[in-house]
Amino acid sequence: MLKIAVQKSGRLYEDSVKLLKECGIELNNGNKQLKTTSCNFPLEVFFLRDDDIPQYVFDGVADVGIVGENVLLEKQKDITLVRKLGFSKCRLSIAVPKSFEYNSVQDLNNLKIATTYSNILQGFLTRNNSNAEIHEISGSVEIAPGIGLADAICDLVSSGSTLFTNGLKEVETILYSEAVLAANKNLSAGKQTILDKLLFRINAVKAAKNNKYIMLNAPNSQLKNIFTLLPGMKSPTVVPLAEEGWSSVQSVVNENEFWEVIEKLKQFEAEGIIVLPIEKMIV
Ligand code: PRT
Ligand code: ZN
Repeated sequence: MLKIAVQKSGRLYEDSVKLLKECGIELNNGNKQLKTTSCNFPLEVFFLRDDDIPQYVFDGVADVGIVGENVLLEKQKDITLVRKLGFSKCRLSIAVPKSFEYNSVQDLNNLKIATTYSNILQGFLTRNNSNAEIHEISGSVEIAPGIGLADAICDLVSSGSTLFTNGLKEVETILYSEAVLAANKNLSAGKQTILDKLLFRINAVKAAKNNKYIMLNAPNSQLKNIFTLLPGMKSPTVVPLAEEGWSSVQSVVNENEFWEVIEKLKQFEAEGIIVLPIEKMIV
């Protein structure tokens, strides 16, 4: 049985549980309980505060955990980042009042910076030879300059609207963060096998999300050109059409290159292009 810690409620909760579900792992209870067991995968799920997850994984109370990379780095526990998960993306940034004339990191010298991320911030200040002072607080960091508690802040930003409504502007980005799967360094062979199975499923789910299935018709004279655009997983599937000289091509295309590839396909006389989502993809 592998024990996984996920956030009890908050920004990570929904996507963490959704990922397990997409991996085909059914959970017996909701998050009302402290823990639950899957009925179809050897997994026990602990619902915890995100800040506590690195410690629990380090202690071995949980074997693995889903947590923001920002929390993982701040807590400085000796655990392994196994895989980035691609959700709950944000950045850890330094922000100053809008009226502050900011040109470079040197402008932070002698300032007092409020944050809940003092370890990560200290690392940044040391790397940049800054003597700024860190004022550690436990929440509502964005109001610190407004009430005279600090000159600047270091906090998580996603849309930027919290900074905007508090009259602040982002001047340095220290870290880009997303949810990650982290693991205890001393997993037994049995637990490692279950983790590998879980990772295999996560990879299939993520690969599917990053790719689309594409079907199109093209004249045989253009097939070679089209294959250069659609290499597929091994190579594209080609089926002759009833109309002489034409084929149907089926392949996968990466989400990021999607529109560019479509434009070029049209130049190679592709028609009847159909694009479908992929549910799972084992590469
Ligand atoms: O109760 P518990 O301790 O478990 O939860 P929490 O309140 O400490 O954490 P939670 O649920 O707020 O965030 C969990 C994780 O989500 C963080 O550790 C990050 O990895 C990630 N995440 C992604 C964020 C944000 N985006 C985010 N925008 N965490 C916090 N924020 C806050 C930020 O602190 C600021 O107050 O949202 C505000 C800024 O948002 P914008 O959109 O206005 O820029
Ligand atoms: Zn927290």
